[in-house]
Parts: sequence; C-alpha cells; structure tokens
Amino acid sequence: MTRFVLALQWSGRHSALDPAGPQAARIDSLWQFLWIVSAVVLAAVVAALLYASLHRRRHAEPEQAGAGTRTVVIGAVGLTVVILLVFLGLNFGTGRALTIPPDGAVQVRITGKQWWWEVTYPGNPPSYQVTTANELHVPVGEPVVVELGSSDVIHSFWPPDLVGKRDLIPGETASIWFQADRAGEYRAQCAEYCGHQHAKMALLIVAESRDSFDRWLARQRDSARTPADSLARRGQEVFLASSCVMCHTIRGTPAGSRIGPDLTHLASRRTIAAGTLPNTRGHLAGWILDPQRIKPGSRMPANPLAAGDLEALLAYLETLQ
Ligand code: HEC
Ligand SMILES: [Cu+2]
Repeated sequence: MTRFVLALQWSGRHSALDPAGPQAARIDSLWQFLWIVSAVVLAAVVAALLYASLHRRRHAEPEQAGAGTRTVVIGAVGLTVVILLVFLGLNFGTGRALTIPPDGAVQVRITGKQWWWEVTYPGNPPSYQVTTANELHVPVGEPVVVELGSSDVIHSFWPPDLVGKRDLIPGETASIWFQADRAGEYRAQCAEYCGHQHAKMALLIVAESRDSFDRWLARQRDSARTPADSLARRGQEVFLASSCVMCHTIRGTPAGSRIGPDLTHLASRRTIAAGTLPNTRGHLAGWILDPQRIKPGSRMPANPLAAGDLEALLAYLETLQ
C-alpha cells in the first residue's frame, strides 16, 4: 500500500494512511473499502456514459426506451441503494468500535487553548497530578482515554496515525480513546479552525514502553529544584522578577499561573510553542525575546531582556529537566 508519511523532523509522523493502532487501522480499512467501491462505481458510470453516447439512436425519445434499458436502470438504482446501505452499516460499525473504551485504560485530560495544548495526568493522591504542555506520553500497546475540553474556543484533537478527530468544546467534556501499537513519535494537529495561529497548534505524542512511560511520569511529578549553578540561579531570579510569573507555573517556585504552559519540566520537551520549533537554546531565546515574530497574535508578549539576563534565564530554563 502506498504510504504518504509526512515526517516533520522534530514533531513526529502525521499520516492517516499508515495506521499505528487498531482505531486508525479500522478507519483506514473503512476508507480503503469506500474509495475502492466508489472508484469501481465511477468507472462503471463513465463506461455506461461512453457506451450510450457512442451507440445513440437518432431521434430516440425517453418513452421509447425498451424493456432492456428499463431493467438496466432499475438494476442500477437497486445496486446503488444496496451499496449505500453497506456503506452506512460499515460506517456505523466503525463508529461504535471507536466509541467504547476498554476498562483499565490510561487516563489523561487535554485542554485546548489558543494556541497550545495543556496535558494533565490525574494523580492519586491529587498531589501526584502531572501537568505538561504540547507533549503527550503514552505506553505502547495500552488503551488511552483522552478527556477533551477547551478553555476558549472550539478546537479539534486529531492524531491521524492513531485515531480520528474529536472536538474540544468550551464548557463540555468529550472523550476519545486510542492505542499505539508501535513505539514512536506521532503528530496530532488541531483540526478545527480556532483563530490566527491554528496551523501552529500541534501536539507531539510519544508512544514508549511501559517502563519508560512510568519513569517519565515519575520525573514529571517532581518539582523543580533550585539550581546549584550561580548563573542558573541568577536566571531563576530573572524569571521570578519578570512578567513570566504572571502567566507560567514552575512548581517548586512562587510562579503558579496557568495562562501559559507549565514550565516545570520545559527542558524535557522536544518542541516549544506547540510543535512550532525544536526545543533548542537558540529557538528558546528567539521565542522569549519576541514570540510575536514566530507566532503573531500568540498570547505571550515580547520580553526585551538585557543580554546578560537572557543568558542567565536560558541557563535556568535548561535545568528544568
Ligand atoms: C501574558 C502571558 C505570558 C507572559 C507574561 C509570558 N508568557 Fe510565556 N507563554 C505564554 C503563552 C500563552 C504561551 C503559549 C504560546 C503558544 O504556544 O501559542 C507561552 C509559551 C512559552 C514558552 C514555550 C513553552 C512550551 O512548552 O511550548 C516558554 C519557554 C515561555 N513561554 C517562557 C516565558 C518566559 C521566560 C517569560 C518571561 C520572560 C514568559 N514566557 C512570559 C504566556 C506568557
Ligand atoms: Cu485550531
């Protein structure tokens, strides 16, 4: 089967035609069936049209159509109805199979924001709750139920390699479930136009072994430590003295706002700004100085920091593993 795999180097694969889990595989086989049958029907219609125009009788009126023609027309209408009913049944069956999650699934909540994703793993006790952004980790081969909500406008969660789309609607909770059968990095994209930076609203999904997933989750639970290094410590002071604290959380410090992504483990993430840039020092510097050049309209203002302060701030952010 032809594979169209759009691989963005740092933000995962993105293709509905190369399913990596049972839900996406069902959607893929439904679509294969629909397009093959539709292609055969189209070919038959075009062939009939060509035949009819080549064998046209002069001055023939519709009421002169013979019994043979009538049989063909009635047969074609009947066949069309049967094909449409089969499509309907398969569609319904696929929809049902996708809506009922098995017990014991991994639970995670995703909130859509203009223009990024907040990802929360509930904890028991509640202090075990993990909050991160733009990166969803899941264990391979296990069902994952994603609860979806929005805090501003309608967004849509769409990881084409894993499952279809589900809208995130303000004031409502929807859910979708999927399972990744192959380890790897997959890309989800907001699939409902949600304003200026809708296109730059991607979510990286990392499917990994149960062991690495547990280790990742345990690490994400930790608060940030005050850095030992003096430059990084100065960076922490810059962060806490700047406007950053009005919008961001770094657990373990007084910064506790949720307007922007939680930065407690920023350095462990592969991308910044919802898959827009790889998480490197240079990109981070460019983003902090002027996010409006990278994502015009985004909800983070420019920060004209002095060079020394910026350098210290970057050193600090790099300690947030
Ligand atoms: C008015 C609120 C606001 C202020 C002030 C602010 N930010 Fe942000 N920040 C945001 C929002 C919103 C985003 C998400 C933007 C997006 O991806 O569209 C963001 C994204 C980021 C990211 C990328 C995080 C990720 O995982 O994608 C970093 C890093 C960051 N901010 C650092 C800072 C620093 C450092 C400061 C202070 C110098 C700061 N921010 C000030 C709102 C703010
Ligand atoms: Cu969108």
